[in-house]
Amino acid sequence: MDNKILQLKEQFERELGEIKDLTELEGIRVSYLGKKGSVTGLLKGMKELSNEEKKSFGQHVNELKGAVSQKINDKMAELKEREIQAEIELMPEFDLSMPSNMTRGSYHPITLVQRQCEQIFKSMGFTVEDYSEVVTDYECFESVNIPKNHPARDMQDTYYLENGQLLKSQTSAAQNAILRKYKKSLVEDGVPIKAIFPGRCFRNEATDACHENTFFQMEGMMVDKDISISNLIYFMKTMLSEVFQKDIKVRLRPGFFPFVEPGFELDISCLICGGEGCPSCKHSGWLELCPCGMIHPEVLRMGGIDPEEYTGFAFGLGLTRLVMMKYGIGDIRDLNSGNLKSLSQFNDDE
Ligand code: FA5
Repeated sequence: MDNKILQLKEQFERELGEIKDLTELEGIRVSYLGKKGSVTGLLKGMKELSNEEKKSFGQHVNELKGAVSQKINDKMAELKEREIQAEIELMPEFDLSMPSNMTRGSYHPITLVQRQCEQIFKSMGFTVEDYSEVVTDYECFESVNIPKNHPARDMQDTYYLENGQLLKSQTSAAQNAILRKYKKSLVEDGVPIKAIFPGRCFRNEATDACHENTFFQMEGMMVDKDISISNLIYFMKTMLSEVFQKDIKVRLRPGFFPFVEPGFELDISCLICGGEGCPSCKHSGWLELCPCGMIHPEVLRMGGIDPEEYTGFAFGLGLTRLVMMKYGIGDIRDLNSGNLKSLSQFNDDE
């Protein structure tokens, strides 16, 4: 019987030596170690053997089984390595000194102007805050003095989510959180609150040349003792002259927002038509750009700040409209178009 084992071992080694790929190897594995394989088959002839012989024969078959299985594994590793080497040889050679032909990405014009505004305000001591795009009714409305059923809610056609939250319709949604974040340093250390918070806003509006349902605003707030409208006007003027680097015509007129008192509309003379009237300014020659005002006492109170002691201003810059005016883009919808060719032309070499 041991002779049979020896013969099978030699036969296996011969066949293994001729194997060329993993498929053939699998074939040989099945033919020796499978249920109906030759090694398993050896055990069938054991019936005629004495108990003593069975024991030693069984042991030898098991040793053969172990050796065959080990050699198959070794062969598998060798074939896999060979396949990888063959693949590497087929790969084209890389010339690391060759110049890349990939085109460079570019910043969206909104990003460029947002960064510019952030820089301007940072240089005047403002912090830049980030805020969520999904907010609660309390954040977006109640905490800025727009209680449930207040008619001002109709001014912004809001997208509500199934869980009762909503897509931020105005960056004012962050006012309460920012007042709360900095009230301690204001009250205890006398550090004025000076923050801007740019963000994407969503409104279910019919779109036209100056209205999108997704657009950017940049909110700003300053709170301290004795803040007045003159502070507000100073910061608005500085921001606009820095962004445009030239004199531009603006006008301030009364405007109603429940979270400011008094409130203003800051309009910019349309730079698309030079104030003549065009679709971008709805043929009025002026574009509503940056409503603003003195923070309503109720908003300060809800932010944990005593309105008897502190005053502040807030503004809600229409960042996307500012981009239109700065770059002479006549239709706001072009900014969401994804047209890379037109969107990439505003990059200076950063
Ligand atoms: C507000 O959203 C107020 N939260 C702004 C504010 C903040 C006032 C702080 C006072 C104090 P309004 O809905 O007017 O206000 O939007 C502000 C600016 O965002 C507009 O002047 C305009 O420039 C821009 N804007 C509003 N709706 C759109 C729109 N659909 N598409 C593009 N820009 C828009």
